[in-house]
Order: sequence, then C-alpha cells, then structure tokens
Amino acid sequence: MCNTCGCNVTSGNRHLLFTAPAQKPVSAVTVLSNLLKHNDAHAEQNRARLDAQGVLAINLMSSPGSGKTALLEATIQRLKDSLNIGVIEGDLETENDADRIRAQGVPAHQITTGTACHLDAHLLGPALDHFDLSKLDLLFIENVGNLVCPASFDLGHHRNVTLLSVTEGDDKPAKYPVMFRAADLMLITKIDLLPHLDDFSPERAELCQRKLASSAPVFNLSSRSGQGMEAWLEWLQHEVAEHKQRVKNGQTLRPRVQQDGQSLHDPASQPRFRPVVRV
Ligand SMILES: Nc1nc2c(ncn2[C@@H]2O[C@H](COP(=O)(O)OP(=O)(O)OP(=O)(O)O)[C@@H](O)[C@H]2O)c(=O)[nH]1
Ligand SMILES: [Zn+2]
Ligand SMILES: [Zn+2]
Ligand SMILES: [Zn+2]
Repeated sequence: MCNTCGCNVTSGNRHLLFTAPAQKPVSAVTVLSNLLKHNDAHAEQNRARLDAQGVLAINLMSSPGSGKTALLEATIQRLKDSLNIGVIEGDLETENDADRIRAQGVPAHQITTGTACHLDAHLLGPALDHFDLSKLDLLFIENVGNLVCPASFDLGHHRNVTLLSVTEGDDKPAKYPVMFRAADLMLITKIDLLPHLDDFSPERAELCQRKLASSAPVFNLSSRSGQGMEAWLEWLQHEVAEHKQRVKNGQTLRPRVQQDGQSLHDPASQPRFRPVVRV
C-alpha cells in the first residue's frame, strides 16, 4: 500500500471509507491498513479468476512515456499468432492507449483513474469482466505512468516488468528503489536512441539495479527498431508456459509487492541531525 504520496484512495475503493458506520473515531493508520487488507483480498480474488483459466497477468510499470504501449504494440505484432493476448490499460484520462492496442487486433480495456496515479485491485476486478478469460493466455496490465506508487499494490497479477528508457538517466533504479526492487524483469527501452546520448550507460543502469540486491534479468531493447526483442519474447513465452504448468499443479505466484517506501521515509531511519563528515 502506498503511504508515500497519500494516494491510497481510488474510485475503486472509495466506497470502503463510507460503508461501515463509524462506531468510534479511527486513526488514519487504521483506515489505511483496512484499505490494504481489502486490496489484498480483492487481489486474491482477481488472481483466482485468472488462475482458473491459466492466464498469466503481467504488470508493466515505468515513468510516463518510457514506451510501455509501444512495447505492447511491437510484442502483439510478433506474438499474436502464437498466444492469445489481452491488455488492460491504466491512465488518468483518455482511451488513447486502449485504442492503439485494439488497432493491433487484440481485446483491450481502458481504466481511467481520474486522479489516482496507480491501479489497485478494486479497479482491476471490474476490468476483468470485459474479457473472456477462457480465451486468453496472457494479460498485460499497463499501469499508470509513475515510478513510485504502482509498485506498492497487488492487483491480482503474477509478474512485474519495469521499463527504463534511455532518455530517463541510468541512475533511476538508485533513485526509485521501491519500483525497481519490485521488478521480476527490467527492460531498458528505446536503445535505438543510444547513439544520440552520451551519458546513458546500460551497464551503469544494470549496476544500479544489482545494488538493490535484485537478480532480475535486464534486457535492452527497442520497440522502434526491433533490436533486442527476441530475449523479451522468449521470456514471455517461457513465463506463459511455466504459469500454465504451475496452475495445473495447483500453485500460483504472487507478485513482488513493495509495501510502500516506509523505511525510506521513516523519520527514525533518517535522523534530522547527523555528524558532519570530515574531509
Ligand atoms: N525512438 C524510440 N521511441 C520510442 C520507442 N518506444 C516508444 N517510443 C516513443 O516514446 C513515446 C512514448 O511512448 P509510449 O509507448 O506512448 O509510452 P508509455 O510508457 O506507454 O506512455 P504512458 O502510457 O503515457 O505512460 C512515443 O512518442 C513513442 O513513439 C523506441 O523504442 N524508440
Ligand atoms: Zn503513492
Ligand atoms: Zn501507454
Ligand atoms: Zn498512486
């Protein structure tokens, strides 16, 4: 649950704040932890619906504009003959991304969050109703472009993929550790632009990722030129096959959810006064 920017309430869970008659005043912390419990219970229901049909759900996260929809377009073009794909799009406003996906010939549903800067399990549940899950192998969920809070919510998905485009700077994993630590796979995107940039090093970006104690694979690719797409497509096909086997064996996979950047913001871990460093 994201306590970092105070954005926990969305149109999907707002009703929970008002349904129970207030017996006695409750603290903000209690309200938030109740929302968290509701989110996680709802996420389990969403995951059960997906697992009942053997559908693998992948949550794509990144800052705005790092190429999530372009990657989905390029992926669908290459995989739609071998896998049945559906896409749920999350944005504050517009149907633009869902329209782009539908133009590729696969079903897409747009969630517009209004003011919420992330998706949550309550928003995902009704979106699943728009799909015939028995006809899907793979469901992509494109989260709202935001490098902070989407990592803190279980939607009912299985895997997290975090994108970092080369124009954003190679230190982003160090600056946004909650997001990058949640990644099962990190994609460095738009690598066709590397020749025009003199200060982005894919090796340095990967090193920042490793410093978070993450062993997630890191692939470099370009949706525009097609460079590096093979490894990503193979990873997807492997994950889909593995998930079908997993649910056949009665198991599922919960995503790596970073329960908020609390420790990063905990005043106790960040004393106001520290000894000066003598040089
Ligand atoms: N050169 C280059 N441009 C790209 C590539 N992928 C995406 N872009 C461009 O980057 C811009 C943003 O791409 P989108 O796919 O819309 O990014 P997004 O992450 O879906 O954006 P939001 O949904 O707003 O968060 C567009 O102008 C794309 O054409 C790439 O591989 N190379
Ligand atoms: Zn937040
Ligand atoms: Zn998009
Ligand atoms: Zn948010």
